[in-house]
Amino acid sequence: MQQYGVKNIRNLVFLSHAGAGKTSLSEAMLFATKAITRLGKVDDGTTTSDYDPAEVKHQISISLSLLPCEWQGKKINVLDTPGYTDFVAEVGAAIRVSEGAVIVVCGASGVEVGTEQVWSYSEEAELSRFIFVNKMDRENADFYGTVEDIQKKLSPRCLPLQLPIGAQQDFQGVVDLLTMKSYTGSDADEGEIPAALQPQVEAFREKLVEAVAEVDDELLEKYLGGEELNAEELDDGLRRAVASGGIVPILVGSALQNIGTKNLMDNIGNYLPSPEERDAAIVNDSGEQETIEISEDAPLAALVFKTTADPYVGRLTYFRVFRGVFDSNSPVWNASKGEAERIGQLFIIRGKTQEAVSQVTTGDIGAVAKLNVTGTGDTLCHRDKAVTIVPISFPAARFSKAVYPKTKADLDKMGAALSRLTEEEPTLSIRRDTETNETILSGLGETQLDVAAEKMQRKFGVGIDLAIPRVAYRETMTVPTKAEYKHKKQTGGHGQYGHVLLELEPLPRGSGHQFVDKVVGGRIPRNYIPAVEKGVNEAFQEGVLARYPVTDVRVTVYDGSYHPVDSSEICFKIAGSGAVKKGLSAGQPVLIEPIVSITVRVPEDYTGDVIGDLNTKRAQVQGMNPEDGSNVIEAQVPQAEVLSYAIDLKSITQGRGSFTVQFSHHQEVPLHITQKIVAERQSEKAQ
Ligand SMILES: Nc1nc2c(ncn2[C@@H]2O[C@H](COP(=O)(O)OP(=O)(O)OP(=O)(O)O)[C@@H](O)[C@H]2O)c(=O)[nH]1
Ligand SMILES: [Mg+2]
Repeated sequence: MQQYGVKNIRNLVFLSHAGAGKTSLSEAMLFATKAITRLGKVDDGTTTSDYDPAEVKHQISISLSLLPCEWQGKKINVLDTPGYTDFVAEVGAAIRVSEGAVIVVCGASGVEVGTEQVWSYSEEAELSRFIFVNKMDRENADFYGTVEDIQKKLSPRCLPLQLPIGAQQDFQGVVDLLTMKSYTGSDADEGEIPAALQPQVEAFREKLVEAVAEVDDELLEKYLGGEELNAEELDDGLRRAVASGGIVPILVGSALQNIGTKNLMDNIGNYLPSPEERDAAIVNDSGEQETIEISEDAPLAALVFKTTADPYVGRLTYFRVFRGVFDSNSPVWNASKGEAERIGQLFIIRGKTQEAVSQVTTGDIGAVAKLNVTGTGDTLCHRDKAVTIVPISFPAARFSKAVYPKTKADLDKMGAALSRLTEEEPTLSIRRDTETNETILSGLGETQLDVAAEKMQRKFGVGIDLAIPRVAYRETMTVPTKAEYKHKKQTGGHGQYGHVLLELEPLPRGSGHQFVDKVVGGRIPRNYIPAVEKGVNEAFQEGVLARYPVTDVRVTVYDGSYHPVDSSEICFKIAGSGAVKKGLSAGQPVLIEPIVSITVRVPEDYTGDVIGDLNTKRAQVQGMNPEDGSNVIEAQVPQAEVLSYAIDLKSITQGRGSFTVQFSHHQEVPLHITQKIVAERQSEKAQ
């Protein structure tokens, strides 16, 4: 692939609801530009973008792919993203390195929740956009209905730049409202506008021209004065309106039939901004944000937006050059880590193929093999002119599962494989829960974790099972008691003797446990007191109710007796432990459970359903605050009830809600639930 000057590069993210046809569209573009000779299909697992075995298996995109297309002297770097919300981190990363976006909307199902979500991301990032109404060949495809839906749910700034010729099985091509020509078939054969379409064409062109005229006063004056805007004025006006976001042109086509693809690329080249037209946001020395200009002559600054473990070249780091040139012969400074990097082989990537290059120029996207210290989000730059590009922010984990190795051999390899996995996916994290003794894998949803488990097997040969994490229950007592235990055995030679009297009292939640020695007059010799404490601590590790650790209890040893020959440390340990067990049993023991504070943000319409659901989960709703169209619900809820809340909330709100949880405190478990847990623990032990 040749090198392109910054003016001729377009970085473009494909965004949509799951399954609207982003991957199919990127495949059609590669085919139309002759980058590939065979048009692959998602359903056959043969597309350039969805090459990963997991993507082939599930027939969805899972990670972002880079698909450069060369068209009419321009290089269009398409970033195809997954529509499934579990993989939204890939979307965020792709947006950060793009100037433009194509939002794909299905012409049959229209704007869906996922479309509104990606629309809002693109608004936030102030991307210049097109909407591509896809699947016009499908049964039920309805362009005009979809346009209404788009204008109502996304923005009235979205205006058709094209109209379809025919629809469903009769879909043939598009009419361009600026060139006033028709383009039919996969070759976009130019022709006259069908007479039957003329009235719609007139009406929609008028709306478009009016919106373009509003770009500046001069054009507006001319337009209002009844003068026609000429082709150049319309062209230039539309370019400015698209760049500013004032107009989002709606295009139309069918990725599967490869209709509308070439016109889409023409429009991308003509109307979407080049990298040069947008500044890059950096963090200055005082931690504030500033912008830097994009320029070919400036010292290097590149942002790392993805890291993968490639089976052939090892670690592969994807970067976007914001300014300067990335050269394989120059040293590079990692400004985020404050360390130098040795640069390995540079590549231009297309799907899974890598083309070795010596340079990646301003505005372009490339990858480098085998970096040592660099991770996703880091800035690579010139050491003397170091800058830190604002790193990519990834959503916090909201769904966790416990990880169990399938075999002993899997256990040995599990740790290393998990840490490589989390390196590739910044939204995955791993931690050890010391209380439940489980390894916990956290991410954004069930599908993400399932795919991660498959990947562990396929990529690293490690078999794992995922389970709902255990809840770290604890035990405590509710009334003070006294307990006595005498350990006495006479076995042939010298015997065993230890004898203690303890007082046990409940402490307030969060106190932990305490041990107090009040023995006077040498009733238990000093040197045996630590042994008593050891016995107490041992008994506290497994409570008498359900073998959970005991907490919030003070134990005072106040009396006992000893035997000058038969007593030993071990005897006093046994006595201490035995007395605690007796004392706890008599002290009306209870289970206590972790309570979390949960903050749920949902659109107003869902508030009732979400609160109703929380009530079935033993939650205490503590407050509700409206915040720009949403309601923020604050509640406290037992952790055990919200282990799969990501799934529940998604189904209640169709994916429109979000939440965070944080540990708050421990609280007594209601009796009927305690009985269930105790029964479960007993049957566990029996096994
Ligand atoms: N009839 C018809 N089907 C299409 C068209 N484009 C895509 N499809 C089908 O729609 C399904 C989803 O297409 P994809 O290209 O995987 O959609 P996507 O947006 O990449 O999906 P995710 O990456 O999972 O979000 C596949 O079965 C495609 O064959 C089209 O223009 N017409
Ligand atoms: Mg896809």
